[in-house]
Amino acid sequence: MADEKKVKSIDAATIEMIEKAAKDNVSTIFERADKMAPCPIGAEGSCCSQCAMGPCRVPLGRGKVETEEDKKKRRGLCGATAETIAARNFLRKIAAGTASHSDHGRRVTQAFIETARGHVKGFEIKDEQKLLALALELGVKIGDRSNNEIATEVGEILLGEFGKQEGELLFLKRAPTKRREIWRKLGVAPRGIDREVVEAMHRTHMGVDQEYENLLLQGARCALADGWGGSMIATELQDIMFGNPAPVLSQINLGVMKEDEVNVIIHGHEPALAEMLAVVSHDPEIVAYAKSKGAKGINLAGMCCTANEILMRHGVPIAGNFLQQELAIVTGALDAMVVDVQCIMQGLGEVAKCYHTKLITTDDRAKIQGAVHMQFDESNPIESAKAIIKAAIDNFPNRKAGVVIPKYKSDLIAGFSHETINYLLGGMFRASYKPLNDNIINGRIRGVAGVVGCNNARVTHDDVHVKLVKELIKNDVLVLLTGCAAMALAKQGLMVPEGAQYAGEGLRSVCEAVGIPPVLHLGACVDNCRILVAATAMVKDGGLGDDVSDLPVAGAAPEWMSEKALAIGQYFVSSGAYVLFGVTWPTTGSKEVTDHLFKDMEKMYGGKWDFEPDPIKMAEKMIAHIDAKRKALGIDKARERVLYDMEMRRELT
Ligand code: XCC
Repeated sequence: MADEKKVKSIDAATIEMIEKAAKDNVSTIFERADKMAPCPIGAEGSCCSQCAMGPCRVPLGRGKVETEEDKKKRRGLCGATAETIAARNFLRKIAAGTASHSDHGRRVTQAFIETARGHVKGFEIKDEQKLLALALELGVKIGDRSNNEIATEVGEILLGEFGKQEGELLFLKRAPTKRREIWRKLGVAPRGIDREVVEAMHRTHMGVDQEYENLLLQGARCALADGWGGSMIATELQDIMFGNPAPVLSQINLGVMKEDEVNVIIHGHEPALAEMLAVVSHDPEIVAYAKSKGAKGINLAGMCCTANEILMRHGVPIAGNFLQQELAIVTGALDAMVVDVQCIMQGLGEVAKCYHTKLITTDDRAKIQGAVHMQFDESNPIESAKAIIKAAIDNFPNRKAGVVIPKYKSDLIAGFSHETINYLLGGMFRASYKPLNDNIINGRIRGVAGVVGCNNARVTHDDVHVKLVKELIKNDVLVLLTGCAAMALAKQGLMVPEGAQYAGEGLRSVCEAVGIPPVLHLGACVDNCRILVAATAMVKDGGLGDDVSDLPVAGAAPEWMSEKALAIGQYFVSSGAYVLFGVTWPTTGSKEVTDHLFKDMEKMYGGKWDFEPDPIKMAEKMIAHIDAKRKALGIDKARERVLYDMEMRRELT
């Protein structure tokens, strides 16, 4: 798969910095990807390293059709079949992804409770309306209690979801009735978040669960504990504590860095530290300190999903997505790369050594050899954040010669929470998904796609995202984006209302009437649960069936690489969605397991997995699925009849 001639990126800033890295003799992921091909046995899910008698390798080999004789030979030392091995590997990845989102959710919940108890100076309960709505939903008494009292109880109830042993996760009640019945019938309604992760690890231990269908049922249950559990708790409480996102204008790409200011990038996933950095970087004392060191001010930017969090709530610019993290250092202008958890490449340490950049770890769960560790103290966030920014300022005078900041940057509008979409499409006083549903029914909008996930160094950076999404909007499919996928589209200028020029006539008319881009940024990867909530609201507002699986919607992660992406994909499939992944598929070593995921799951959940690396074919498959759902709903004819005269356009406004 490693192809020497592969174009590395479609992003000009990225290409400029890859070339600078080569000139500076600095190794980056792009170069390492050329030198090391992925292991073909691991890539197809045919390597079992669960015990010390192995690793056992049972490869099928690409494009090979297996005979019964071959099949008998494909066993590990313990007799584990290729199916068991592929399914175990798949389940373990889902468990790791679920654990990552959910451990994030747990930290947020703990900080939320401490804030509500008044133990934290710096954080507060910002969104009263969302707090009260959640309290009502959870049966927490409101009466004349203070927001802090209510929030404490809400936080304690949700913290209990992680260690719960019996029953069902509380947020499952949000799903359509039909969906909950499916989960119960299949026995995949998650009980407690931690319990499902632990059980997944137990079942995949040597000599436990050895039936691939059963292993994949636990995959569904574990993933649902992520989407309707850990991730959803994180998003809800972050919104209440830091503010519900609303549309905000900002900029993206390495060009947001500044030559004459202290450049600080916050990279990772959790918003608590990032929130505080955003606040203290404007503190007059800190700004004066920066000036005393010869800088004009402090320029804070984000990277990966932490970037999405502070972009949506503070308009803080984004320096780049996953594959750009080392390149931000290569500019020679980055004074501190501050990291928390997840998607932080260890390669940053080596790159930082070649320039003056200080790599600062801030979370005791994620230290990096050679980095400076400055623990972020959530009980004293202001002082912690100030100390980190001061360390960056102190490093400003150490910049070396040869700084090059690419001039590329694009405007973007982000901050489309589930509530915002509701208001924008439904109006302030009648917030509802009904107008969206109506536009789907009348065919102006053909359907809705969620395009999410990472960058992957095995494909041209950002290329698959952009080609796929352009094809979708050209065909009147409204696209909701999160994570690094959102950043890819923003860099190409699609995340502003002018992006509607790439949309088909129907979608364009709706975007122009409402004043929204044809691709909406919904936030970080934990915020994919906003798409679950939006899909459920579409079902509840009527006209599009009675379950998520009836909706003309589809999802994709065209450049995925992380285990979290698999957890997300599986919770969407188990919630009734059609989900397509690009790049590579991790169970191709077993036809049975792959067929189960790609075919049988549709009969079980109404949603299914699929794999397609080519972005145009991927779009075709998603559109075909959307059209099939339209047909089943009896609204395919409406689309054919649509003609856009002036009167219809006026109707939209
Ligand atoms: Fe990581 Fe979330 Fe993937 Fe980007 S999209 S590479 S998981 S930062 Ni979440």
